[in-house]
Amino acid sequence: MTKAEQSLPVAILVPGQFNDHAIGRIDRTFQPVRVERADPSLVTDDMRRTVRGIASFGGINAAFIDALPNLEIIANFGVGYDSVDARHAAQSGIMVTNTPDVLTEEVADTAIGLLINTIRELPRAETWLRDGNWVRKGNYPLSRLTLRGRAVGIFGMGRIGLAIARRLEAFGLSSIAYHNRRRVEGLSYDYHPTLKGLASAVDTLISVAPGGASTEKAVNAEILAALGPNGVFVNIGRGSTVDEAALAAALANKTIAAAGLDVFADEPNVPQPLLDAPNTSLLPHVGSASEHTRRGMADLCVDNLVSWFSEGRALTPVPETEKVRARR
Ligand code: NAP
Ligand code: 8YV
Repeated sequence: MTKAEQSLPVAILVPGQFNDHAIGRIDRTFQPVRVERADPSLVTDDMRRTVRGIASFGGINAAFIDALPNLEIIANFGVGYDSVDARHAAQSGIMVTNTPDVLTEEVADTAIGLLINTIRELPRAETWLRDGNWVRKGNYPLSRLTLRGRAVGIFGMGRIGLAIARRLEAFGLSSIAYHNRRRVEGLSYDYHPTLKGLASAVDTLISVAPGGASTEKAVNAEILAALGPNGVFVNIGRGSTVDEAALAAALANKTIAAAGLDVFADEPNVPQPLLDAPNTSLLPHVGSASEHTRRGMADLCVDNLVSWFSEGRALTPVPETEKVRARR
């Protein structure tokens, strides 16, 4: 719920582009400070003295945190906060918040759309129609792949992973398994303690795992080989979790059948081999990108700042900073 607008005499730094609704609320509630990007060399003496909070799309490193001695909270716009150095923030007594739950259903919807686009080639079929090929050449060729009878593995069975699994059940796909570091208590889907074990057991791997050191290039040549020639890989989590060169090779030499990707290692740059491959379906990181859901994320991002500076508590702290307390 959005808190009633109130005026708080606190400087909030907003680096780079930001969500319009969040900017509007920050402008009305706080003393906004804009900077081109989160670069320590752009921090002025005034910012050093006054800034107590950051609202950001991400990309807050240790050096930027250290450049702001009065910083108390970083409100990340997004549930994934791999581009914020939350461990360093925790060590410095700084709260980090993210935007869980409000985007879960939207991202799960996008994942299912991407999965079907990849398997049934719907974007290519639409291009066929728009290019006049239906009239000139006849029907679009039958899709080689089908969703029917697929065994799905979810890498990252958290909030969004579970929402994807529930949708797949409604699609009549009952063979669902997952890999996390820990088994989810009370969840009946098959648990695989290793990603390779999961990939070997399924023909459809959906990654919705967070970015960061523990998942860096986890989906590599070995995992793709385990998925096999009927394999479909969908990534709605983070591009950094994939060895993109290995993925491009696996698509080119038919180690796997197809891939659907919403996220990339170096956004907005997409590797040319993935763009050129006939068996990829690609989206520009639009998992949560509806006006409705981005507004919910913006409200939660700003509500965290309001709650921190008016009540001394964060609404949705990330695990690393759960123990950080307000300084008064
Ligand atoms: P979540 O509830 O925290 O779920 C993450 C899951 O990943 C947890 O079940 C966790 O289980 C597992 N995990 C974490 N590290 C792992 C590792 N090293 N190995 C194996 N499993 C690991 O988060 P969520 O709300 O579902 O969001 C998940 C991610 O989706 C976000 O972090 C973000 O990167 C991505 N996302 C993308 C979009 C988009 O637009 N494409 C939108 C929103 C979110 P364990 O801790 O037991 O390992
Ligand atoms: C947003 C996301 O695109 O929440 C996340 O982790 O990846 C997406 O919802 C992103 O956070 C916008 O900055």
